Amino acid sequence: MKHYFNPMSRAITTRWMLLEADVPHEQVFVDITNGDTDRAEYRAVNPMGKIPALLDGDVVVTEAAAICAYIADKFPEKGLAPAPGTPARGSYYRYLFVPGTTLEPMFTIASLGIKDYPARSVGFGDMERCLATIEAMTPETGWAIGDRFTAADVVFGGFLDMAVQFAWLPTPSAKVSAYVGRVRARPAYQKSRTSENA
Ligand SMILES: N[C@@H](CCC(=O)N[C@@H](CS)C(=O)NCC(=O)O)C(=O)O
Repeated sequence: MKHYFNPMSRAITTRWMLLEADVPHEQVFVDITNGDTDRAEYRAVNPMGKIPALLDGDVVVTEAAAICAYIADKFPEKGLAPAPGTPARGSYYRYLFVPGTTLEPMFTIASLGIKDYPARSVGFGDMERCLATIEAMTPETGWAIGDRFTAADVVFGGFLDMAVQFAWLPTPSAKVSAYVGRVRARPAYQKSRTSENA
């Protein structure tokens, strides 16, 4: 597997997922500051010109959450996803999708200072609803879908970790802070943040 990566990017999340699953992979460094993502060779992998991307044989997977879900499903023996068709899978999907489709667009709009937009038409609604969603979905104890850590925590927990780090969430609740603390204590998370990844 080839993992297109830069340590100063969202690829840090997929690197963490690969380490959680303990999957051997080749790290392909992509310099996002010098136009690597504009080159035809890379656009053939991801027409969006974004990292991360994963190449597994002929299979290309892009979008950080999709890569995390793909790895969890490809290696079921690692126990990083509930089985398809089980009730837990519904909740699991929610945690995988809500950061990228709803929360991140809201925080991006807010950081750009954009306030005048049709909140009832756009998929991310408004900040009040996004903050309420974060609060409601953050687990009091353990992990997103229960006692077992899954890819849902890499995606949702990784998003909250970033939101706290970049002060998108300037005053996280005690519950959110505690969950982010549990996420940051994961050995694979810590390994994904070491200089070995540079
Ligand atoms: N929706 C994408 C976003 C990926 C993304 O925005 N990547 C940034 C780095 S964090 C990037 O590749 N930027 C380089 C560019 O746009 O040329 C995902 O979740 O993977």
